[in-house]
This record gives sequence, structure tokens and C-alpha cells, in this order.
Amino acid sequence: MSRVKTLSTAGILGALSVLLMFLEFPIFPFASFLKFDPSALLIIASLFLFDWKTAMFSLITKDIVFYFVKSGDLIGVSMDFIAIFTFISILTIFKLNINKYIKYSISSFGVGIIMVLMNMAIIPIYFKMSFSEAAKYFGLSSWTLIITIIAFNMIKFIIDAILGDLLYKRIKNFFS
Ligand code: RBF
Repeated sequence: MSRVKTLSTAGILGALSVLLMFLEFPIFPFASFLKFDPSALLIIASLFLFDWKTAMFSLITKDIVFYFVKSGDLIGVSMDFIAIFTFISILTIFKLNINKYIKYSISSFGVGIIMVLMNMAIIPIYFKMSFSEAAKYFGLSSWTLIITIIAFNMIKFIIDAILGDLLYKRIKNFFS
């Protein structure tokens, strides 16, 4: 497939994923700033269909468009961007030939760890209180907030990777 076609397809996947972002909802009502949405499935499909660079192009398109049409929340959109960037990057360098569901689980756990660190840095800016104060504010301890963040990212990325893989299998012949 030509570079132009690949990039237009990647852009279309990114634009379509903005629509899926509108379906966002919190998985854990006590930490409602963590919102699940199925949009990463199209970025993951873009990775499986093409490559890391093309998937990044879809991701950048998605988060820029989403920022302008819906959220206006630069921190929220950036956190989503970093989480998906981390997931597709881990999947790209993860060369072990193991069951794909184990691969998705390990990769999404990796995203969970990175996002705990990101949240520790960002929560004091976003909520104007320390990580442990924010945890208390949500009715949690620091440890349960850490576990919530890991669980959220694992649920988000395992679901999105399984759906992205299913979609990829459905549409791959169309692109070859
Ligand atoms: N999205 C993730 O996929 N993983 C995260 O760990 C994560 N942490 C966030 C932390 C804060 C403080 C905010 C505001 C957003 C975070 N998001 C995260 C993004 C959020 O779930 C949602 O996609 C965006 O806010 C866009 O509505």
C-alpha cells in the first residue's frame, strides 16, 4: 500500500476514534477522573495493520481532534495520549512469542506502572493537592489509589487490545 494511502487510512482511523471517545465513562465511580473509552482500539488496529509510526499518527490525530471538539482538558487528553503511546510502544518492542492475551496483560500492566508514576506527578497539579490528599479525598488510601490506577489501565488496554485485534482480523484483507 502506498504511503499516502496508509497515512490517509491512519488519519481516518484517528478521526473515527474521536467518535468512540465520546462514549467515555468512569470504571470506578470513586475515581471518576479515570474514564474508559473504546477509542484506543482503532489506534491498536492501526498498529496491527501498519506500524508504530502510523499508529502514532492516528493517535496524534485522535487526541488533537478530541481536545478541540470535546474536552478542552489538556491534562486529561495528554494522560490518555501517554497511556496509549506507552501501550503501543511496549507491544512494538515486545518480541517474545507468547500467547497474545498474556502479551496484552503484561503490556497493560506495564502501562499501569508508568501511569501510576504519571499520576503521581500530575495529580498534585490537576487537583491542587498531594497524591495522598487526593486519595483521601476520593475515600481511598494511597495504596488503593495506586491499585485503582493499575486496574483501570489494565482493564482499558486489555479490552481495547482484544477489540483492536478482532477488528484488525476483520479488515486486514481489505488493506493487503
Ligand atoms: N487515561 C489512561 O488511560 N490512564 C491513566 O492512568 C489516566 N490518568 C489520568 C489522570 C488524570 C488526572 C486525568 C485528568 C486523566 C487521566 N487519564 C488517564 C485520561 C482520562 O481517562 C480520559 O481519557 C481523559 O480525561 C479524556 O477525557
